[in-house]
Amino acid sequence: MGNTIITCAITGSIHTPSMSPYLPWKPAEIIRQSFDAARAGAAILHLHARDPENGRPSSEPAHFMQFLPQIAAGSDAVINLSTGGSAIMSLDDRLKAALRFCPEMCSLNMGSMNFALYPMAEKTRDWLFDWEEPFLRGTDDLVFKNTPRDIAGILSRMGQERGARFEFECYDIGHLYMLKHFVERGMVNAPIFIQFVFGVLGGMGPDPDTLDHLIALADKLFGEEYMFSVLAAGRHQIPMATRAAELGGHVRVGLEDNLMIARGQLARSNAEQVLQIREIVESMGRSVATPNEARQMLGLKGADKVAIVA
Ligand code: KMH
Ligand code: ZN
Repeated sequence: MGNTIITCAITGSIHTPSMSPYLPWKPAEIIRQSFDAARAGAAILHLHARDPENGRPSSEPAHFMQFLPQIAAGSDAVINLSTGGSAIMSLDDRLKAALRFCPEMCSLNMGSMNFALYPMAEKTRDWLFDWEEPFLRGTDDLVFKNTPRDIAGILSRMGQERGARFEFECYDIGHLYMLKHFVERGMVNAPIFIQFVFGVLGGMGPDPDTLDHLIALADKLFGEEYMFSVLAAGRHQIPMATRAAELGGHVRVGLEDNLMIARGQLARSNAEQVLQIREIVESMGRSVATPNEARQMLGLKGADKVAIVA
């Protein structure tokens, strides 16, 4: 088994500012937490933007510009930009930042699906901003659109034209078959980095037996040509990541998908979660990958070939 790649997803578009004072959404906080997460052992930083006025998920390159150049200049971590953005955004908007900044990696969601966040609106909260509650409640009638045409477009515009490689986000067994379809079309090649996503309402639940099954299936479909990582939303994040590491996989943590560090206890930073999974990985006798090791394992183009300049 090689070293374990830790991805840290810093802010995302699932949680809202009222849910945790530690969720970074102001640029300075996104920068600080990204540096700390990288120092703690994250080789890859998976990044979304937020409106600096109110924390609302944003697709505006101008908002990315308020933190991305500083992160790229101050850390050697691999920058992975989301092309999922938020399910409420159009695909054109979701792609704006990735097309402009040409990162080494970007996410690619492998199927259309429900992406239901509305149960989070049930908890009584003092909402900081008026967009938060309607945003969450509206997800009971929202499709996260990732059609084969959308996927093909991202593969060619980001992959073939800009040399990015992908974090293939697979929320369901069918998404593996979609990935295989694009391998057969010659649009995806090794090394394929699959992110198995658990715990989003609309995708697979966080069940270790399902992970075993996914690995067996991915072995059949992709043989030696793939590696996998696991992210699980909410309190299953660390248990499922631990299982992934035991099985030779990579791991993703971060406040994008989970705000807690223990039962009933908010994580005070992304770095806290990185350190927690790092200790677990190292207790198994494995080492965490440096950014350059991750680059080599994933066949990335290199930080000198991105277009992230202030
Ligand atoms: N938050 C994950 C469950 C993306 O950015 O493209 C999904 C995600 C998708 O990270
Ligand atoms: Zn994301």
